[in-house]
Amino acid sequence: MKKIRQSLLGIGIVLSFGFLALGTFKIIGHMRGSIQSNKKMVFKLAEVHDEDYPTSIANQKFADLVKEKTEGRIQIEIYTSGLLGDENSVIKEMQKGTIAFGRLSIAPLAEYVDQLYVLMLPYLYRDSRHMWRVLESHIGDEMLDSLGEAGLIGLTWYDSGARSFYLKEGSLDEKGLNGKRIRVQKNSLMYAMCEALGAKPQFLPESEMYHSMLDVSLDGAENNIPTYENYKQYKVYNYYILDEHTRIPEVLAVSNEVMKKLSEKDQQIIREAAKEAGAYERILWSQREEESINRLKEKGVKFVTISDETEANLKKACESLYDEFGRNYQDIIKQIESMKDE
Ligand code: BDP
Repeated sequence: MKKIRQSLLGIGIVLSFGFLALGTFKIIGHMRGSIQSNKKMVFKLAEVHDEDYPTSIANQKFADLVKEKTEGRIQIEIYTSGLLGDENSVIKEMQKGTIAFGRLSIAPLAEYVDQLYVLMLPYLYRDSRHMWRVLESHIGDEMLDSLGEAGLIGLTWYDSGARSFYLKEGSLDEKGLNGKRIRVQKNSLMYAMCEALGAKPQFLPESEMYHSMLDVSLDGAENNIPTYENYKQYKVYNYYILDEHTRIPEVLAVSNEVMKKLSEKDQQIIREAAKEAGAYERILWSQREEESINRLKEKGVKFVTISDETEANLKKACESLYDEFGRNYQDIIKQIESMKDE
């Protein structure tokens, strides 16, 4: 244990020097006003998930493509497993330009750009296809552009499946979430949704969930299946309720501070590489969802379906959120609801 701690300390020191070096590079960039196009550049990309998670693999593809297309001039170093902090602090660093790229859930971003709440309203999409129709339409493009309000540029969408509740035991059929302490992302809509469903929401970074669930009396949380597996939530919350209350798309984004200093050509390379990585992630995602379900079943996780009546009750309880969080965007909501399958 001591050895592990010592080597972690070693890694920490090396990384800190690395950050200092990157920081220095940035200052030079600032002083010159713009980054010269023949200069070698190294940027950081923040990811909270582990290396083998679909978004991480797609991030790597993005970095490889950028490196290849710039003949090694632009290198993107990926920091997985939350090494650069949770998503809320990553957003702040990206606004300053100290972290260039981030793979982010739109949940923390919606706290800066309120139209993003629309895309995560409970029970908005019929299924994954419906969500992708929306993301690939002008609505998706406008939403990516809206990240400008937070000082970021949305490059592409990543899939993140459907989120459901998971509990230490039981289902939602009998007593619903009545009085249960449920972990939620730092997002007002998710907080309000849990309250509307009778739960007591608790803000907590996902990375702290595993430790917290051992000493804080949480009754459960909600997330997609691969994250539930990745963070080993099943070790305490063995009942995964397939209520699929929301889909929260994710983005690969770049700091505006960084992007504006790049040449037009490099910006174009970054945009194209991100689109390719986004399409790749979508494929990886559906494979991973299936694999996770199989592995979790083997580990004894109980996947619980809910009755039609319970689903209707959950939907009804969430109706008021459409006014509260979508008040200024009723026309977009209507467009999304009326999008038909091809
Ligand atoms: C996961 C997302 C990640 C979020 C996490 C959470 O991929 O970006 O941070 O949920 O709930 O599904 O905090």
